[in-house]
Amino acid sequence: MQAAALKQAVIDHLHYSIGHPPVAMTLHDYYYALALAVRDRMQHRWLNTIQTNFDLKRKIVCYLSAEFLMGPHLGNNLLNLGIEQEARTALAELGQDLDSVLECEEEPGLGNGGLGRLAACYLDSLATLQRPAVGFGIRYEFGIFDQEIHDGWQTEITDKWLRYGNPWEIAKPEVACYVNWGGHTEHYRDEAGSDRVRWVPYRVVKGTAFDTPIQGYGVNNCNTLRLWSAEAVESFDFQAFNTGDYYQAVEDKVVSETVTKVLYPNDEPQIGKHLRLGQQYFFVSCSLQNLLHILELADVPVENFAERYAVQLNDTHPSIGVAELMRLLVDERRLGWDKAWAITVQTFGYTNHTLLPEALETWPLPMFQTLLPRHLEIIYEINRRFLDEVRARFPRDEARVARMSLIGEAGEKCIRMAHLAAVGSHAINGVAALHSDLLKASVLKDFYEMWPERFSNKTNGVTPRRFLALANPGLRALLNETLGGQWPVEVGWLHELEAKAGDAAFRSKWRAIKEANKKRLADYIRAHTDIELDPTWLFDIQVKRIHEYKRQHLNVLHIVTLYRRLKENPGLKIPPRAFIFGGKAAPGYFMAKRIIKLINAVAETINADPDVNTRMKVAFVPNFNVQNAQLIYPAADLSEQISTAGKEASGTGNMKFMLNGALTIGTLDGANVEIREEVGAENFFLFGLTAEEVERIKRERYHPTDYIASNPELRAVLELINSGYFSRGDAEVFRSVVDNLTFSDPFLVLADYAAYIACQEQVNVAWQDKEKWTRMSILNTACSGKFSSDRAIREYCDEIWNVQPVTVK
Ligand code: CJB
Repeated sequence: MQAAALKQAVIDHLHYSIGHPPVAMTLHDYYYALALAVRDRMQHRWLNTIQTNFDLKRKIVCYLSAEFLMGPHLGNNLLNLGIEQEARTALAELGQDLDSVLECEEEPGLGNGGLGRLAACYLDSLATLQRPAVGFGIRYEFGIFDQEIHDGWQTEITDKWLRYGNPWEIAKPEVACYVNWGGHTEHYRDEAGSDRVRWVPYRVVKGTAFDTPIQGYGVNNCNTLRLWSAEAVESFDFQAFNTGDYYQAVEDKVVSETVTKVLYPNDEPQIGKHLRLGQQYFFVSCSLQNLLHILELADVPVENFAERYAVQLNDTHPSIGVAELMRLLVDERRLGWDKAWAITVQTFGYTNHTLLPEALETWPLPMFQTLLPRHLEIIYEINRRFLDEVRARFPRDEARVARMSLIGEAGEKCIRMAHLAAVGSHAINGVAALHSDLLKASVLKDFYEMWPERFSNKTNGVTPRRFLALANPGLRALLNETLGGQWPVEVGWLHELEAKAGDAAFRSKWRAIKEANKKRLADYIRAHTDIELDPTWLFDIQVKRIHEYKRQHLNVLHIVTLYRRLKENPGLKIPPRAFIFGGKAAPGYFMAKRIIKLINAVAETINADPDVNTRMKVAFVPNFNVQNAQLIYPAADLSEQISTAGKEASGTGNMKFMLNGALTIGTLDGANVEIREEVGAENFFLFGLTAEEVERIKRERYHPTDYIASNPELRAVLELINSGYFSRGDAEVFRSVVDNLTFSDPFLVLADYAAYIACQEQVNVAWQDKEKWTRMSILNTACSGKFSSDRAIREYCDEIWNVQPVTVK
């Protein structure tokens, strides 16, 4: 029945919405028509959700994030609506194949990596757990670049994701906000004799809303992702136009539209660009103005703001919101400072996602003042009052006052956004147990000493809907058959698999599914790289952004070590492995781009060498994104989580691999610690220095050359790379990588090398016992329930946001 109705809806949309005659119809048209038909099926749920939330006047989660890495919507919406089979049938009757149609979707890549994808998983869980929530962000016209590999090097291609339209968004031109920019402030006395401030901007940018419905799994709740797009207030400056200055007239339009033009492709290091601060302020101001407007519509007094909204800051990117809410409440709503401040602190929560010093956001004071003169005054006032508090709590400790100030004064003066977020939030959290502990002991230590009650841990999670049910249909079917159909929302059921690990017939089914997934990935890799991989080999995978701290180069050192061993000892008995990499490098990150080139150079040499290529191969999957991630995670036997301990705040790829039954080789970093706790030390390949040892070694001065001197194999590996052996005789191209490891090695690659190689030998031993390996694989999935984003979101709702479920009819 549903299938017939869906088929008719597709036919209608092909005709009325797309309007191509049959002769011009493309596969993409079928995608677009099905997407519209599916969106229609979410529409009444979406409107009901909004109306219900409005009528019940319940508290709403507002998740502010500069990134939402949503991935393709169609497959996910079919799954969450429970109409995947119907869609398959409907399309089949129209002579089309659902899987081919799904591949047509251009994914909205409005994020860089973990942080943006976490926001997307959280939206899925919020809707599924029936919590009223809106995600607020930026509708970048160009998302994260598409990566192509040419001669082993990354090249960046503009991501024109809106090129063929976006069937999922609903433009709301009437939901418009005006955002000030630059200029100066004027202090004046109002009618009642109170001192007030007026901001006279240099420019006003208009923001309009584009909404995407976010359907929960198996429920009627359908939340909203609201992304803001910038435009000029007037398309043309008519005054300038009339006086004949055409270029001046269009300038304002161009400048305004630039604000939401492109996502900055830097993952962790912040880039201190004026436009980036402009983007942050733009979307935060639109969002907070919108919240105030809705409150007004609902006839709720502004004093009740914090009872109605829990606003979460996804890292410091939206932290200007603290000053902006103060401005809106004090300057525009004329609340007293103390009242406004109480509301602000009660409203905001702040999640920290990294301890890397180069990622901590600060803005040079002159730049900040040029763009946001009024906010600078407000921050000075917040700081004055805050430092008074610090002095009262810790008398005669001016060093502490300087450390905690919102203004950094060492060198060029700057605004410290993490401090602003911490002062303006009633709750502060890290994203894995170890990370939250380190946060309290390092970056926010003083703040922890001042307000210990504000701090907590919320270990990250990932949605089992997209990353298991959707990505791994083979395993989904087996889990449905074994556990019943509730496991995607009741992941506790996965523990039932522990008993199944001892069942040989079950293990054999498990293996067959994994092998089919590996074949699916091998087909994809062949189509995109011409590299042929054998699905019976061990698939050893590292996919994530390329970063020195994530240590893809440590993985390469292992590969080259094996290569040398095989060359020197052709009879060496080792199980065959496919080493698979994927990930983008920030376009300006020199070392990360060299590492990509190194991986590809090593791959080229090894894959072409008949002495070794029956036992090892290397592939770099170009353009790692959410769509191909869904093929990659389910195909992994071994998950590489090898960051320097203390550097990876949590990791979420580690969880996606585990969910799909991969075993982890990893350091005691981020959420690896908790993964190992859940699955048991005997089912996890642990190696490497601890965070404490890393800190100690660095304190006592680290000498990478000592490790080279005492390890001839390591020395030979580095020399081979340096010799030009993998680069057609070019001994220059990897010199910077080898020199960096030899003379600096900031992430202790060489210090962990020997332990990593030894641990990989343990992997080989374990892999040779197929039954044992399968048992361990099953146990990984069985114990992965903790890493569902549903668990994480329940914790946020219960312990930070105080937001309850709402049933939508
Ligand atoms: N993270 O992706 C980013 N971008 C940043 O700017 C800072 C941190 C990552 O966030 C993830 C989600 O919390 C973490 O799992 C990951 O460790 C962290 O690097």
